[in-house]
This record gives sequence, structure tokens and C-alpha cells, in this order.
Amino acid sequence: MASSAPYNATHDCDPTLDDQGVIDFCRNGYLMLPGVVPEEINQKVVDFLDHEDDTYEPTPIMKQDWFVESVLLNPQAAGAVRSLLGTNFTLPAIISNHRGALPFEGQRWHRDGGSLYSHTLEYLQVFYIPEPCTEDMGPTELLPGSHFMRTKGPLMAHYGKIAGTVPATGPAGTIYLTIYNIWHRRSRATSKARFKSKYRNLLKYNYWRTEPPKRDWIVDPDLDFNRIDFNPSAGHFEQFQGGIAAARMFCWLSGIEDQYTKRGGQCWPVAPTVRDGANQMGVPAPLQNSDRESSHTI
Ligand SMILES: O=C(O)CCC(=O)C(=O)O
Ligand SMILES: [Fe+2]
Repeated sequence: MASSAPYNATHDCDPTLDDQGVIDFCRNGYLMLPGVVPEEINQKVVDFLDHEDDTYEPTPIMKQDWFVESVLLNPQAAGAVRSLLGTNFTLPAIISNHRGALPFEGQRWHRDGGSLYSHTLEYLQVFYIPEPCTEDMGPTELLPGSHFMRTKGPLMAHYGKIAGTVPATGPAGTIYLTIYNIWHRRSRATSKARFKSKYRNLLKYNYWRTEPPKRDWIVDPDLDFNRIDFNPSAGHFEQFQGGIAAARMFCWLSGIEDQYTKRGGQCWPVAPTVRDGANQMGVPAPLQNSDRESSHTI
């Protein structure tokens, strides 16, 4: 049923990510949620994009209640958005479709326009594929951790194959969340259309934060923050720098940025091999182990 579109409407729901899930998002800059949208809805979306609005900005799809409920407010996706952006996040005002007639050529490496390097997380860029996307169907290629990597766009555009990238493949109904400035590109599609659409449809939209950050996702009281590896998996940074940036973002999200001190050297989070419950130098007070064997005066 069609109704008015809830552009910029605020929404709240229960968070679904725990501390480790939030840390992994800070480290890697993306989260895959394979096949979370029901197939009946995926088929309706494909029909809508092929027959009702085949433009690169089919924003009016937000007038369809079934799209809002099952895609934008999909329980797993909205729960992850709620975990990262807090209560009362806003729904999108624009829906893009990176629609490619199969097969197609790839893109150059880029960050989307308007990117800022930051440890803050004011908004999320989210993608949704209504049909399966295999490696030969030109999935978006992501470079984990690159949301913190400072390279100018015109230079990045000349890079070729990079080790450690991840293809955003998945079954129909896959949604993936990204930090806006992650490096990415459309990869080359060698396959012809294999499903209902002649296109590889890829919807893209943003959610925005309205509340100050705080650690109100699923808190794990047993997590030892001294033993966590904050480094992004792809490992393209100078030693530890990716982990340092990810830990700063985690502290900002937890509302404890004022307690994050980076004094250099082996200051938290670069020394996760501490033993026997000892705290690393500089671990913020709310994340410390309380029974600190190493803090005894001798
Ligand atoms: O089509 C894709 O996989 C990504 C497209 C993209 O990143 C862009 O056009 O900015
Ligand atoms: Fe892009």
C-alpha cells in the first residue's frame, strides 16, 4: 500500500550489536547482513525498480509501506543502525540505485563525495541488494579499515588491485552498513543477467544520528578491553595506527572521548598482550578492569 513517504522521520528500536560488534564496525568500517530481507519483499523491490521507477534515484519507493517496514526498518538492519547511531535516528531522504545493466565495466577506487576524515560517526551509508550478487555480477569491493586512511581521491583513482579487499556479495535481501568514507568501487561484472532483472540493482541510502553518542548498545560486562585487537583486518596502516583510530571512534561512540588519551608508544589499545587482568597504559577509566593486579604499590 502506498502512503506518504517518511523522509527524515525518526525511529527507535532495540539495539542488536554488542560491544564486540561495535568494535568490529569501528575497525573494519562495514557490516554485512546477508539475506535479511524476505524474498517476497525483494521481488516487489525488483518489480518496482524495473517497472515503476527505473531511475538512478527511485526515492518515491519510500512511499511504499512494505519497503519502509521490511527494508529501511528491517529488524536486523535497523537494530545495527540503532546500535551505532543511538536512539531516534532518522530515515533517509534520498534513495539511490547504482543500477548496472549486466555485464558492465568496473569503477575506480573512490570515497563518495563529501567524505570527511573523522573519528565521529554522525551517519551511516547503507546498501541493499534485492537479488543475489555473486563475484561475477560486479559487487561493490570494499577495503576494510580504509575509512581512516588519508589518501587524496585523485591519487586513489589510479590504484589497481589492492590486497585484503572484500567483495560485497550476498544472497538476495543482503543489507550492508558502511562508514561513508570507506574506499570502494564497483567491480567488473562478467556475467549476464541470471535472475529476474537485467540489472544488478543496488540501493543506497543514509541514516543520521540525532542524539549525542553513548554506550547504549548491548553491553558485555565480561569483555576485557585490554585484550581486544582494534586493528582493521586488511592491515594497510603504519603499525597500530588503524587500531588507534578505531579505538578513538569506539570511545567517541561510548561518550567517553574525553577519557581517551593517546600518549604514544604502547598506550592503549596497542598492547593487548598484557597479562593477568592488568590494564594497558591509558585505557579509559570506564573500560578498565577493576581488580588491577598491576596497580599495586610495592
Ligand atoms: O555500483 C557499485 O557497486 C558502487 C557504486 C558507487 O560506489 C558509486 O557510484 O559511487
Ligand atoms: Fe561510491
